[in-house]
Amino acid sequence: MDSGPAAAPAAALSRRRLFRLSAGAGLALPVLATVPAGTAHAAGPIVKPLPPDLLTPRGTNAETRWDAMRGQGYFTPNDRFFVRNHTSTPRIDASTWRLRLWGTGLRGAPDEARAVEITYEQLRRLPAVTIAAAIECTGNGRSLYTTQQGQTVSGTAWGLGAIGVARWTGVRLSTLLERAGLTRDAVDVLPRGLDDPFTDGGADQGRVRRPLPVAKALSDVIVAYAMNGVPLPPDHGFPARLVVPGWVGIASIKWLGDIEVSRTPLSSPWDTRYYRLFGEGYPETGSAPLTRMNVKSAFELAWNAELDARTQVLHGRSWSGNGPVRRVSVSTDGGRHWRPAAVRLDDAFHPRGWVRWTVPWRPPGPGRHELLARATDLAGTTQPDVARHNTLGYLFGAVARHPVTVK
Ligand SMILES: Nc1nc2c(c(=O)[nH]1)N[C@H]1C(S)=C(S)[C@@H](COP(=O)(O)O)O[C@H]1N2
Ligand SMILES: [Mo]
Repeated sequence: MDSGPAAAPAAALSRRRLFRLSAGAGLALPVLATVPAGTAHAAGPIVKPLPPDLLTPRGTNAETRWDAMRGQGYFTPNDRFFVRNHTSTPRIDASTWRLRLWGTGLRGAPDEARAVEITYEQLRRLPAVTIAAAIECTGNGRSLYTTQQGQTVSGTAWGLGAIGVARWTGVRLSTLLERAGLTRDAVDVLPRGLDDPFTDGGADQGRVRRPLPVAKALSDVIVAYAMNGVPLPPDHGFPARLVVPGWVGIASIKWLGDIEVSRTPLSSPWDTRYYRLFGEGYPETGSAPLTRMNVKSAFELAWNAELDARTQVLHGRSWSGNGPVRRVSVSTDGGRHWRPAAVRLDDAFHPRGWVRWTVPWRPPGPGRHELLARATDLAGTTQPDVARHNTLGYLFGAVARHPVTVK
């Protein structure tokens, strides 16, 4: 469902001039001008209301309740989209905000002092695209390592609600990079957020940032300024964020301040200390940095939901960072018998989103039951029975055993 024209050469030229102009004008503007010390924060780390029927608070984060997806359309409404904040949502003034592009991988902007600067208005005048894409936290489902597999992991104890699918509108990162003078030998880009620096066990890790290979940056990544048809809400990255389809949520940097572009590989704690697999069977320095998300499924039901004894239709969604989900099987008897779920075929038109499915169920009687859903993506990957343990609890992709009680 990508839309929007490719840039016409004439337009490219004038935008190019625009960039050059603003690059010069921006020289005097210090990088911190957009987030002055003492930036106003809401009472908590999250700005939007957290009604308990839509979102479950988890420290600086909030998790979408799966029962709040029941009866919704394809997209996750903004009011219930999960929030993952390393610190707090900053309030940024779009009129003074600039996106700054710089680095050895850009002709004419080799260092931060000579950055190419783009204003909010300029960004919104560039050729736009709208894509449907999931953003999912790498730790989605982490608590199941403990509750389902009896294993110890560290990090936010998410259920399966650290995922949302939205319509993101913005400018292709390739458009910005090319107009900013991308060199042929650039290898990495390093987008950085304007939220407060992140401290871990007393150690300052700096601002949230994570390198992205140029190949991915040029393929389907966008700099988004709208979410489901409205300007990005503060918690989701206003005025602009990256959307990196299919990849670990951390790649989709919110509150974008600058993007370094480099001819040599870049790194940050978010691709060395975090977002790798550590633990038994992994190297001391961890696995390779995580990229794509795995296959998962969820029922549109509260955990431990109470259900009527009558015949009913169970609803759920499945997704994968590796392309569309091809089929889903459901078991309502703890995994003994499986039957195919009816997958909505039109949902597969959104290859970076999820698919909705249904299955009828007549509960055999009152009491506790376990509902299971197992998806297979187009690449042929099927959710396993057991997820391989890693100490930070990433990528829990095993079939979840969803407890319900029939009255
Ligand atoms: N600047 C910045 N970007 C960020 C984060 C952050 O804390 N700061 N969190 C990341 C993580 S870990 C995830 S999962 C997604 C969550 O996006 P959302 O809060 O819009 O759901 O944003 C990513 N981008
Ligand atoms: Mo995340």
